[in-house]
Amino acid sequence: MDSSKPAQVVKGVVEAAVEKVGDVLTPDVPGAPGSAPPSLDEPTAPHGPLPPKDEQGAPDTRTPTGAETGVPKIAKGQQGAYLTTANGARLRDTDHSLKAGPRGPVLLQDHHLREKIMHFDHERIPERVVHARGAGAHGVFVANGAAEKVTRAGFLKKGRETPVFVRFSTVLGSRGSADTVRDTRGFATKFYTDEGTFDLVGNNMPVFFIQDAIKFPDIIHAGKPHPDREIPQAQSAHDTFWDFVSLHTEAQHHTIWNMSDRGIPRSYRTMEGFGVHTFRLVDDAGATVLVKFHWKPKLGVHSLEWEEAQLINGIDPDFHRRDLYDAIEAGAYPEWELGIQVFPDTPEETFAGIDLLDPTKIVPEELAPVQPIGTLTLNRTPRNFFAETEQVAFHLGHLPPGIDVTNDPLLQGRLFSYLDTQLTRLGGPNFPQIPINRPHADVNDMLRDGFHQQAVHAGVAPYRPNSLDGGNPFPAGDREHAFVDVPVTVAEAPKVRAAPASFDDHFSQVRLFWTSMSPVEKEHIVRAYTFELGKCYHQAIKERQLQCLANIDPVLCEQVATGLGLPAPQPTVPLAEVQPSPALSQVGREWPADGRMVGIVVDADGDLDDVGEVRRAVFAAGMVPLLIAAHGGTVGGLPVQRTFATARSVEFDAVLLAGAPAPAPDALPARDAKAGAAGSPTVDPRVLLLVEEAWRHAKAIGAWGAGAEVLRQTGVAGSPGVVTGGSGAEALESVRRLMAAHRVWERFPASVA
Ligand code: HDE
Repeated sequence: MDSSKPAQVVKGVVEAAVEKVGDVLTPDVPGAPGSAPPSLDEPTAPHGPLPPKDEQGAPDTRTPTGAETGVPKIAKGQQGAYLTTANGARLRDTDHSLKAGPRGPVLLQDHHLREKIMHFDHERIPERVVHARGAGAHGVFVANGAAEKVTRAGFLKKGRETPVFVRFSTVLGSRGSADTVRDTRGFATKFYTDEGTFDLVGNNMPVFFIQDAIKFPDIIHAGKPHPDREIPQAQSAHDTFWDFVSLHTEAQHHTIWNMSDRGIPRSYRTMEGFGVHTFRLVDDAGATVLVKFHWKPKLGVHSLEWEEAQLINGIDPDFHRRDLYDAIEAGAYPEWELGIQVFPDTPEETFAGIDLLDPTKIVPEELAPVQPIGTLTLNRTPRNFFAETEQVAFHLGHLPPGIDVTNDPLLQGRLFSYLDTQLTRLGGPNFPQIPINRPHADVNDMLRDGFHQQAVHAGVAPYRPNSLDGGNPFPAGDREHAFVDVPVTVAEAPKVRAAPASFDDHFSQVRLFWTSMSPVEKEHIVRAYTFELGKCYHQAIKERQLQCLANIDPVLCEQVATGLGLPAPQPTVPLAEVQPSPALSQVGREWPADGRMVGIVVDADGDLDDVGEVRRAVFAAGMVPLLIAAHGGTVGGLPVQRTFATARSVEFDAVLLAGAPAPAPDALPARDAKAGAAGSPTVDPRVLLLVEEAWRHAKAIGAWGAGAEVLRQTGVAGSPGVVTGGSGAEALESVRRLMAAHRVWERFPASVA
């Protein structure tokens, strides 16, 4: 067999597999692993590696110094039909080590064994000290040209398309921690521009805990698990975190964002992103403006409910990662608009009285609108998680001509940290040569040698000036689009360890955030503080944080104090007069529901007429239908994705009830009856739990035909966001409309005005 033509071979493998298992079981919802459906028997006819899955991307095939190779992206990390050593010698056997007789000792001579075990022993690299848990995807950024008037950056010119790689992350947890913890999310974007790489390393919150990078180890040591017992993992609900933020009150603004619904996003696709710091843009004539970067998600900003987030951490710790990759595989490509808030570059570096160098402050969008400058679309999943998502190395100093930094002291410290940390994490100084980090621009850097050098440099004179290499490389001027260090005037000043007086206001914008929230969002914030502080052991820490809350808002403080069983203190600073910023609230608008999950409960013994039709309609609406039945396999000829044993409400954005299935053989009616299921239910208790939870979490629920009986037995019929339709199509249409607002919050009266 010709192993150089894997495609034909693969086709044969797939056809054989489909023939064996029947095409009805071929996965038709995203998430199935592997390049092709597996065969029942182990394949034995040699052939080359299977091609990657359709939705998988890979880094551009560039040389270590950024040149195009012409090698198609499809080129694989492995090739040929036969098992080999790392040096390409074909091997007969990898199942037995070389021994002195079948019962004898293993021989030191076994080079294959030693190579295999040696490499395995070193497969792990240190995880990121922060943002260890993350997921990345490839995509494209298309500029709309609106930024042309303020920057010379070529990739922002109208119509330019730039390949990107984006990595989303949590901050505190280890690499294997759960996705839906309460935390800030990283939103780091690598733009491979032809003028050098631009990394926009942002978060899903526009402010940060600290105003000076020198405090970063302090806030992170406080947030990470306690050093003695190494608990709790990926949480801020513990004494050291609240100890620090209640003492170091500049952290209060970021903290309220973490306690708000922004701390538990529904999906990476439904997060805003922020560059946080103010950057400086420079145009061809050298004119400058100050800007803040914003990512606006096409699907709107949506969050989980706290109880739901906690359940997901156990039921599907990979929830956000799965959601991102499933959406891309399903063709529901996540999209964001990149926008900038533009401010005049004045010597004061303030706007509307707000210090633009203070990373604990926002500029409300009502004062400086976000102007869209292009669109980001994520359309490819990584082919290899380690090679791409784990090895990608972002750095704020990766700036193309036209974008420069400001004196924000947090930003300045980051300019050191990112390069420094990669040295340990990626094992030497040559990490820019790792495929995912290779620039898409010519590199001639005079940096040489070092661990893992990939480039074979020519010449004898990696220094300047030289004549031995003909003077190469040459400095570029304006005409060659060299990077510009904007010649900002630095005022004459004494050398001090101090911050400007404007950095002392720690509470007014926290109050601005609180007053901009709707009642249901305020209720969530109260509950989050009450939960987190309730998990602390020390009363002094709770009291100190209550004092901070008193300085933000009396209602917030009183409600949290009530939950903690402590008196509410009086403010120690005057409460700021603030103008709410409606743009900060995430409720009250309607958004597309692309890539959302719709669970459809079916009764194998009931009427299944409409189900196939509804399933198709859910797909057609850009969402993913998951059939939930008493057993796996098929029901009425349709593939079942979840059984009553494997389904849990938290996986679905909405639930449709096509039937009222009786308890399945694996149900435990005695246990559920004891737990209080109302009045001898005739429906499987797990279906009742599914509907009760979906209702508690304010999700849309729809039923038709016999499905209405489930609504009756759970007692949710008639409440807001619970709909019945004469047909499946009708029920789906009502549910789809409800999903546009994300949740049916009007189901529950908010406890905060
Ligand atoms: Fe980071 N941060 N950071 N950070 N950060 C890192 O770099 C650091 C800060 C952010 O997906 C590290 O490669 C300091 C703000 C993201 O690979 C490290 C300070 C913002 C990621 C580091 C900050 C961020 C990181 C760890 C205070 C939002 C993940 C691994 C001055 C604007 C990038 C690494 C990825 C990662 C240092 C504050 C965002 C240690 C010193 C503010 C999204 O270098």
